[in-house]
Amino acid sequence: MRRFLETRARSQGFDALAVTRPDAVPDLPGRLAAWLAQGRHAGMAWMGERAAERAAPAALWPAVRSIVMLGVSCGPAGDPLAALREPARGAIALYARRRDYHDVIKGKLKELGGAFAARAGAEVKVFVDTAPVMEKPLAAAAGLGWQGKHTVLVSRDFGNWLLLGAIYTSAELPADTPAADRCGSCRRCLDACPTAAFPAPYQLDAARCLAYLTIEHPGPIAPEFREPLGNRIFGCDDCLAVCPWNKFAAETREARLATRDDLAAPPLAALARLDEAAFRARFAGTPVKRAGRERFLRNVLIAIGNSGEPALAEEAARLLGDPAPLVRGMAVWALARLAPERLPAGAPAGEADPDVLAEWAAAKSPGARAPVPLAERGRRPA
Ligand code: B12
Ligand code: SF4
Ligand code: SF4
Repeated sequence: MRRFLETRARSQGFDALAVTRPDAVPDLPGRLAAWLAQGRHAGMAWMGERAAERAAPAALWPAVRSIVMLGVSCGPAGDPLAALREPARGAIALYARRRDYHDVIKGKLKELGGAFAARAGAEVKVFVDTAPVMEKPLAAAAGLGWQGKHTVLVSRDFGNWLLLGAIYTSAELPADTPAADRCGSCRRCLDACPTAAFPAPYQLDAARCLAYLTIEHPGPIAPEFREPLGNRIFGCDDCLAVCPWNKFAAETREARLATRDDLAAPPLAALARLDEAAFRARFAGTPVKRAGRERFLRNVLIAIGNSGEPALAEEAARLLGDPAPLVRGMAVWALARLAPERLPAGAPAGEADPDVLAEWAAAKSPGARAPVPLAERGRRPA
């Protein structure tokens, strides 16, 4: 059965497969509870909602006997951080410059799981990302790699660019051996983080992570993170890109996950002009679409404010009148930063949104252009 799984998985475009037991990481409930208790999940309340099932596979599905962890390698063709050197363009995380991996990997898992279930006469359930499953520690227990100091799974064969999926099955399969931690004295990922989001090695405070702030966080982004955000308009790859184990990374073999050239470094001016329909059309089928236009334009405006490109002031000025308060508020910030002389004397008479009014007040205050220092490492933002 194991050979069947391996052969089939490989022919379906999976690059890595290993098996573990549902009880392989007995301290998982404690680790998740500690993370939640420290508020490291920020606004992701859903991380705490089904914590018991998330931390213990048998609580999610009592029939589970074995867990097959799978990885699809989605490494970069060139420098994944190249867009950061082009301030008039936006940087989109590598995983999002393509079709949504949730859809593609889920389809592959269903196919593989179905074939396995028929052959083994066993039951299966398949998961990718959104279910209450802790994919990284399970993958580490199975030996696909180890959780690096940036907390992402690192593989000796594929670096940290594997995207993960899981098949829970009622079949008994021989378990693999966990991989050893090979971070050693390296701390490149910790030092690369623009927002000091690691309170300690192996621990991430999502409240400070640009992947959280630009994708999951619904409201305005706190001032201290706006400048460090730079032009990262969706997700962040900084800690992943610097890992030395990426020398073995490979691009995906899966045609449906090929990266889109137009998402490598799209011009901010064009993104700032997307209305709802154009946003949906441009990002159809990609992870970006799930964040929605308002959050995305919020990020684009912060990047415009950071760009130092006077030509982009026009875009910020136009968005002062956007229907979405989140967009209007960030337009105030961006214009105040880029071309304060173009900012009207005060908020328009009809403006009633408290967040937008707060941006106007901040932009017109005497110290408006002074940089907001990043709070000390480990301190949670207000
Ligand atoms: C919530 C979430 C996020 C949150 C929180 C991230 C986090 N580190 O938890 C946010 C939005 C910030 C995020 C960001 C990203 N994510 Co995400 N995310 C998830 C999700 C849904 C759950 C992760 C989770 O359970 N977190 C909870 C905490 C408790 O878990 P933990 O990180 O494992 O914490 C452990 C350590 O603290 C450890 N620990 C504590 N002390 C010590 C000490 C030692 C010595 C050791 C070894 C461990 C240790 O114990 C904890 C439990 O194991 C998973 C999918 C899934 N269902 O698993 C994807 C997932 C982790 N994300 C993924 C990706 C790709 C990303 C991004 C790279 C996207 C991007 N480019 O913008 C970034 C990476 C940021 C980073 N450095 O982590 C991939 C990672 C693939 C891989 N190779 O590991 C996953 C697995 C999705 C997938 N199906 O592929 N993500
Ligand atoms: S994804 Fe970016 S912001 Fe988040 S921990 Fe890594 S380097 Fe820091
Ligand atoms: S950059 Fe260094 S410390 Fe960070 S995960 Fe990679 S090997 Fe480990």
